[in-house]
Amino acid sequence: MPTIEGALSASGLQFAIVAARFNGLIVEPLITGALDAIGRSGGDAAAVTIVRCPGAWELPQVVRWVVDRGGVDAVIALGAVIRGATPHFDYVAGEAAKGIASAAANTDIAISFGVLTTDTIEQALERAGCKSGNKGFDAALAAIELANLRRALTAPKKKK
Ligand code: INI
Repeated sequence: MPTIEGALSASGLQFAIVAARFNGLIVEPLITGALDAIGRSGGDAAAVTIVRCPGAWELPQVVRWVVDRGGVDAVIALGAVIRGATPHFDYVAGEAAKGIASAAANTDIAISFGVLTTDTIEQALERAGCKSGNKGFDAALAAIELANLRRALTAPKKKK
């Protein structure tokens, strides 16, 4: 059965990490996690550009600007929206998710979603390198796999 997959190799790939400044206590470890995943997958720190924006609500627009600017194989969007501290949680989290999905649907560049949406700061910390892994690491791995999958799907077919 033919199977096409994206390799987990960051070698030769160019990345942009778009990170929200809001909830920096959570987002900074997500950035560290993403850089760790890229490095451990054979990527080069010089191949990563970090772009910062005010909050998760702005992520979709900035992701789109980064895509339009060109020169990257993958964009990793990072942020943290915490319900406990956010009366308009649903708007910020919803628009971030919808907007990043829409940016992804409209480009051939690999885009991954590393935005934590939690009820409490504790839950966010757990997913930013404490008890429950690191969402930034996971989002970077998804971006690496996706960028390679795109290459595999667009490479000319080998003659039999
Ligand atoms: N932005 C976040 O990234 N996370 C949040 O939890 C948050 N809260 O709590 O409101 C948040 N708000 C800011 C928002 O993303 C915009 O930057 C702001 O509304 C200006 O457009």
